[in-house]
Amino acid sequence: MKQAVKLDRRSLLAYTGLAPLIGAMPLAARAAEETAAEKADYTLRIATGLVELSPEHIVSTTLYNGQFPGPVIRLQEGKRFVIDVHNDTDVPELVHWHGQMIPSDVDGASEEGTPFIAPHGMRRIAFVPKPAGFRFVHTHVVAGSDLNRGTYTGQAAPVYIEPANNPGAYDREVFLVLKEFEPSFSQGGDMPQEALAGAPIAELQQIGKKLDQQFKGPKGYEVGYELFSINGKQLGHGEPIRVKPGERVLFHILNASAGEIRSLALPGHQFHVIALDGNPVPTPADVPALWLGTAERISAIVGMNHPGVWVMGDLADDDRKHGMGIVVEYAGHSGKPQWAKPTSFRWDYTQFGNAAGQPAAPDETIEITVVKHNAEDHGFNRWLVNGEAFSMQTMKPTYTVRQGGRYRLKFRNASDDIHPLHLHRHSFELVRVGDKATVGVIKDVVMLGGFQEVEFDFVADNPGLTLFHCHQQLHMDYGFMALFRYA
Ligand SMILES: [Cu+2]
Repeated sequence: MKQAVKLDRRSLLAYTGLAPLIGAMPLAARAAEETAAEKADYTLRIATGLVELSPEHIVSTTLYNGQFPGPVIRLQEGKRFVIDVHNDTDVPELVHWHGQMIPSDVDGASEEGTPFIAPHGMRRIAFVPKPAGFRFVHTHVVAGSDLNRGTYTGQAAPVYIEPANNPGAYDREVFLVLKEFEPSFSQGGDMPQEALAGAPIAELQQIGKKLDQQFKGPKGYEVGYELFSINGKQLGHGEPIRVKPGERVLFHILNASAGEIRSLALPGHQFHVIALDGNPVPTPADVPALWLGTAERISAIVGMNHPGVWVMGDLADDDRKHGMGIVVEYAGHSGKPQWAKPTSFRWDYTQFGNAAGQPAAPDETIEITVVKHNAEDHGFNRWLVNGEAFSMQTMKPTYTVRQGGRYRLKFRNASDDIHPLHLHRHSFELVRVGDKATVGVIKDVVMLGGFQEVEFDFVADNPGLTLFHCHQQLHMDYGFMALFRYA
């Protein structure tokens, strides 16, 4: 990449003779001049386009740079990045840099104060990418009852921030983006409750049961999908992943769903998990299957030591048959791709942590209980965070933190749904999942099981309004959000 001549405020001030001149310019005008003089490193276009999932299923949706998934955006940790985002649609849009510690005005959440990109408008943004690792970029608008908006569309792309050194020895890397299309509402639908380790807590079940009696009647709307894909292709379409025996392939897997929990297995192979949400784990471990909540990422090395032609696919038969899979083909092998369900296995984040370690003591513990009011909002479930559904009018609930403080969030789920909890602009460290303590697992999304508890710590080290929410589009749109404000 060409090194642009960059005159930032600090380097200009270094020439002491220029300092008074710079000081006379209004800050905003100066910032505008600096970016206008610069050439953008990247252009992102938001526009309607087609995705050919298979010859029988070509869907029309909103895309990044005309394709799904959007192109992998490679950044360098600490090297300033300038991007022009063009919104070629008729509606305001937002681009969220998921998993990065950047300022609120570029993070991409209107609740934090990021400006919208106007319809047929352009916004130039610049930030210093960090931390290194596997991140992603996606839209962050409210969809509500509109299944043509928000993360129901194809607005998602992997982002890889190049680290100083790579976390493992591997021969090549492959990005996999898991995504459903053709959503519709229904009353019903179940989450895969066999996914997560841990047991429900009786007290939380009691709270949920009481509320279900209070808000009885037809079930609130849930979203289901017709079509499933990996890298924008239904299983059996698109190119297989071609491998050679003995090869070590590093997979970077992203669940870009609007709300589904996904699983992935490759018959006869193990996934050696080395990073979660792009952050190296203290205890890399082999697992027969992966589980990813919405917006979670897993980086895992697969040793290709079981020659054949295989389906790498979702454990849910129906979803896999509708496209959630990709073929892995060894050199010199051909024929129908084979699938076999792995031995049953529950996803346990603590297996990748340091069980013997002690987390640093928090300055404050914030306990948050989440409840569901069945079908309370025009047939949609309303979600309450400590008794309040988030509102842009009141900007509540809001919690105040002090810069430098370490905060422990203790989440209690009084509903049967799995919630992928996401904190913007900060990473957090898991300290307890159910009844298991752990340290060292750094994430930005964590699945909270039905009627279960999870605790994680974050350090308030990135001042500015910070959004917290469930990454299930339907849940966040109907109340499951909160803000953190620096005192
Ligand atoms: Cu949720």
